[in-house]
Amino acid sequence: MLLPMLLLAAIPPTISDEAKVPPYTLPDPLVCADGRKVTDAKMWNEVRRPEVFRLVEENMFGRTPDTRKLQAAAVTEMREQGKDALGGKATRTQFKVWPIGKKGPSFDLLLYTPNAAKSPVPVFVGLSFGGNYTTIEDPAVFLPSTWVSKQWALNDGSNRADPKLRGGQSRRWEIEYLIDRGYAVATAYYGDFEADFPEGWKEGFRAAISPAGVNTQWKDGEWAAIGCWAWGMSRMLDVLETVPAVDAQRAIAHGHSRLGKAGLWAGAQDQRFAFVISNDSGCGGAALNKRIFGETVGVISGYYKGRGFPHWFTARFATFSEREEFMPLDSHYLLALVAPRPLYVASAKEDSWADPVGEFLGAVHADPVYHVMGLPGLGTKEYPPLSKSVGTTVGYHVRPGVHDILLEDWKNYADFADRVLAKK
Ligand code: GTR
Repeated sequence: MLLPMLLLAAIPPTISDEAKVPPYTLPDPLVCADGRKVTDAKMWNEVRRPEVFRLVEENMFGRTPDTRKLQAAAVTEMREQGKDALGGKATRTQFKVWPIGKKGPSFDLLLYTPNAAKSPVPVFVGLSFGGNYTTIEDPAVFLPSTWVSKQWALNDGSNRADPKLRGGQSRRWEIEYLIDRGYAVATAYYGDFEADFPEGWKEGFRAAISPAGVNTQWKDGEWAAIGCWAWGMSRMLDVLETVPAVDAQRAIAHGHSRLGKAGLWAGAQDQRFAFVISNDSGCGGAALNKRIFGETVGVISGYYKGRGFPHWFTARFATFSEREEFMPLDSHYLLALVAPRPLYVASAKEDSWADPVGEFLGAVHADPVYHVMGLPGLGTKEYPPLSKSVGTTVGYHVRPGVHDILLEDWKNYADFADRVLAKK
């Protein structure tokens, strides 16, 4: 008997054994469309960077619309402030922001700044999976009123945030640690920008910004959910630029997993971010796509029915499923867009789905772009031992354990930031 399953496109087995990785070749980020080789920073910035940018845009995340006109209507209101947060160490400020005016959607921005600081401090800027109230055990933090995924929702099928899950992701945020290290921490909920499911765009900023109804991931070149989340990070930074306790010229874009993909794209597009961190961003983030290991373009992009996240990427990305060799770029192009600004890529040893070695190789192959600009970059091709942070302008470490963001990661990020964002 023919099982119905057999009629669906079969998903090739996941490769998690280094010896089984098929051979692949990578395009050279320093070779221009006309064949010339980039020789210096000027040529990278003026000729090649715009080409690389367009390749990432067209083939992965789509084009972010120019919203500057809409943003003229932006409204930011301070909803709450507590000067004695974290036992008196920090000031908590909560803003409600309507980045395209009050007719559009809003997001909640949560900010902690260290009370001990004598001058404006650098700020970590990142999105969360569960809402601001999940990032810290602080009863004053508001719950999101937008869609939340099942993991964070009341058990009534409503997709509304469950108040019992306050602080549920605090282990991943280490806000007190960062405050002690002299950093500010700003976060917003990714679902305030767009709910994370294929139809989620309808309620979020994508529909509000493109009211013609131009859907979405199916149209070649249009932005998708990752693009919308990345746009949201820039809107967070707009607000942070107005906060005196924060030095927005030392803003750090970061994110874990799918939000690491969004963080990289935010950092690539918005050069106000002074430092960009990818934590376990995997496929569609720091990991090479042409290296078949763990999650693949086909699996993530929804090429196999019922699997993956078709709404994350622009339509063309899925067309490289099982034909990655035709991709005119790879993750090193995305990473190189951060140059000359510092970049940090981190992996977890047991996170084979995100391909730790592929994430490292993404950074290795972005390195020539740093070098052509006269910067030391990562400076090694050798995979480092566990828990050793390597690199100068580009950092990398792999820590023990699974897909997550833990104190060891934050410690490396703060150490690296201390160095690369130090005031001269
Ligand atoms: C997985 C997805 C990964 C990663 C992860 C996450 O299901 O396959 O690419 O983004 O979700 O965001 O936690």
